[in-house]
Amino acid sequence: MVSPETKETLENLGKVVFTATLLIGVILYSIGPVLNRFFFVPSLHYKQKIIKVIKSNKATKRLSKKRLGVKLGAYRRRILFGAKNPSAYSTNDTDYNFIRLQDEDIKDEATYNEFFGEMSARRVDDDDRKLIFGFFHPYCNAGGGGERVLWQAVYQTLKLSSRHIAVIYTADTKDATPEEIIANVSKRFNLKLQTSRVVFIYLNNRRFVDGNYWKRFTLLGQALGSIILSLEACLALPPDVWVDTMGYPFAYPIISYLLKIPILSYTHFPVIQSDMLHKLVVQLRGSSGTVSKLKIIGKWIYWRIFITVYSLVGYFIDVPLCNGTWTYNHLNKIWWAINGESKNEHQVRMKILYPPCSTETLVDGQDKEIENEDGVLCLSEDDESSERQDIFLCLAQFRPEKRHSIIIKEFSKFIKSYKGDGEPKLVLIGSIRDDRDREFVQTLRALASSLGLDEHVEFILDAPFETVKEYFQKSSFGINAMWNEHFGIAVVETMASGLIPISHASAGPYLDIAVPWDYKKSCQLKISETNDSNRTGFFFKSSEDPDFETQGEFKELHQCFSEAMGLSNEEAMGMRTRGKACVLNKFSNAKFDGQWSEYVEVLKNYDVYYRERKGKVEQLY
Ligand SMILES: *[C@@H]1O[C@H](CO)[C@@H](O)[C@H](O)[C@H]1NC(C)=O
Ligand SMILES: *[C@@H]1O[C@H](CO)[C@@H](O)[C@H](O)[C@H]1NC(C)=O
Ligand SMILES: *[C@@H]1O[C@H](CO)[C@@H](O)[C@H](O)[C@H]1NC(C)=O
Ligand SMILES: *[C@@H]1O[C@H](CO)[C@@H](O)[C@H](O)[C@H]1NC(C)=O
Ligand SMILES: CC(=O)N[C@H]1CO[C@H](CO)[C@@H](O)[C@@H]1O
Repeated sequence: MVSPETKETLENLGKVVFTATLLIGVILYSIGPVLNRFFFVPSLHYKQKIIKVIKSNKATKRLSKKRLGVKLGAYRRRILFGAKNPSAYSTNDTDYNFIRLQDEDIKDEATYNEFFGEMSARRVDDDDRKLIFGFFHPYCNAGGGGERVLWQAVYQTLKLSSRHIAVIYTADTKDATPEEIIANVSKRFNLKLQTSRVVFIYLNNRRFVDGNYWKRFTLLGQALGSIILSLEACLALPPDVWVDTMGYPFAYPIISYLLKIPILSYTHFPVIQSDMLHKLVVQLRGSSGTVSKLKIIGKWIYWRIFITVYSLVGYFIDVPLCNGTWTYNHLNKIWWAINGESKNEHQVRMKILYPPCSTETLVDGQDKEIENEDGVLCLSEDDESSERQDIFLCLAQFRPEKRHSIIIKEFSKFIKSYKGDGEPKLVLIGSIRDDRDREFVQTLRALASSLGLDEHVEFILDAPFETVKEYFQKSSFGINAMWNEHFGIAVVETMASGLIPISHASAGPYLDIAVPWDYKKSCQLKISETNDSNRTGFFFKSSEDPDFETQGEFKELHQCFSEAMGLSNEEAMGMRTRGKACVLNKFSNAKFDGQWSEYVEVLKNYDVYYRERKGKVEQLY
């Protein structure tokens, strides 16, 4: 029984909590506009202040954080809008507390009058209004798949209008100059950016999002860290549109509240997956001992709360994108709260935007690439493949999870039963990172030898791209045996090069890449609604799969090898052609650019929507 006193105390506590929540709500609601002004509107006589700096007789004309305080970002915004060459205002680890006025903007009265004219406040419907797209990507020089998306998006955003400015929030300008980063981008991704409108804003607090910084509660720590880092970014330069291409969702509510700007979120990988909870439950059943049980329960509660908060932040996204079906399936469960009905007549829904894959450059005979009347890329059908040999090519790093051993064992089974007059050969091309990988290759070689495959298997380590390309041209089939590979860029590349893919029936290759394709209509077919006549590849399952229960409708790998060798010329040609058309339509740079442009358009509409709801003064800045 609860005593009356306890009951009364509880009731009082309830009242206090309720009132406090209400009060905080009201305060937050009413100071919102004030905060918005604080971020976007520089002080009343800001132009005079800048003129004073220009007319001073100091050698470097600069505005400092000491003088401007929290308004530094609002000033930087105006100056970027006025600048002839916004990229000159990039910051690094030594100068992020200053804005150095550039000579080309202030050299004489005529120039700086123009400078001031450009930076003036503008009405929402002014056609000359410039827009700052803020790309939040602390590791922008990492050169991986995430950066590929970032830079293609930056490239396309800038290409769409000369009034778009791309700002990259990053800590990488500490170790590389903007020029070096851009040279990297151009070399690696073959992108020619319009560099004068690419601005790097240095972030000094990146350590807080580094997993190593938080020894315990890493998830929580990184979430808090990302909020701190995003706040730093907003104070350094508040953008018009927030584009998160790295996946730091916990900052969205804060950005949305403080800046009232549209948010685009591009997710490569969910921060946490709901099936991790299930794994904990399994672990709990298997554990013994109270302490370890309690630990697991504690972890379950921690993750449960975390997932709930993660779900809620989804509500603040205006354009939710993810990089593939696997991620989509996970995030769609978590971000049920996404729903833009209150913002706009359109309902916001999670969309897939595949990363750009440069498939165009691999499709042999660029000239054969044509566009049908709907503007969809397709191929002319007279593709020549007679010079292809019976080579099964596996292009994958030499790592255990790529499961080369299954390929070799199954290939041996296939060779033993093969009766045709072809000369099937297995070629394994891959890079190795260290001695462990080298040893791994040794065990693979030994395995192949013990199976008597020396004649039939070839290993090629760390091949230059020319060699890979040569094999793309002379091989017939591409193998990917990895289980649950989220994507599989190698599968895309082999298909673009005209190889017929043989992949494990899971995740990326199965759901996204080697999907049945309607060549005439240029569209993907539902796996359930079509038969083998429209397929673009073969799929297998193996009893070595971690989740193997039954073979189901899938064959084993050696059966796929036989079936592939048994294809008639006509069938093979059909598969190659469909496969090329499929990856070209789904994963090309052109496809990404086209879709990105549509999302930029959506963001611009949201920008107008949000601005019109801001105060009379704030909406001009
Ligand atoms: C940082 O930027 C300033 C101004 O752009 C430049 O003078 C300085 O050399 C840069 N520092 C480094 C380490 O690159
Ligand atoms: C990018 O540039 C840095 C130098 O600024 C260099 O050390 C690095 O190797 C480059 N990365 C790539 C992927 O080219
Ligand atoms: C999405 O990103 C994850 C994490 O980087 C990656 O494993 C996966 O392959 C990507 N998917 C696609 C379709 O690129
Ligand atoms: C597949 O289905 C189509 C009609 O949907 C039919 O024309 C074709 O003959 C079928 N092919 C095979 C191999 O079953
Ligand atoms: C859904 C479907 O199966 N579509 C086509 C697949 O390909 C055959 C011929 O190759 C067509 O007849 C089907 O309509």
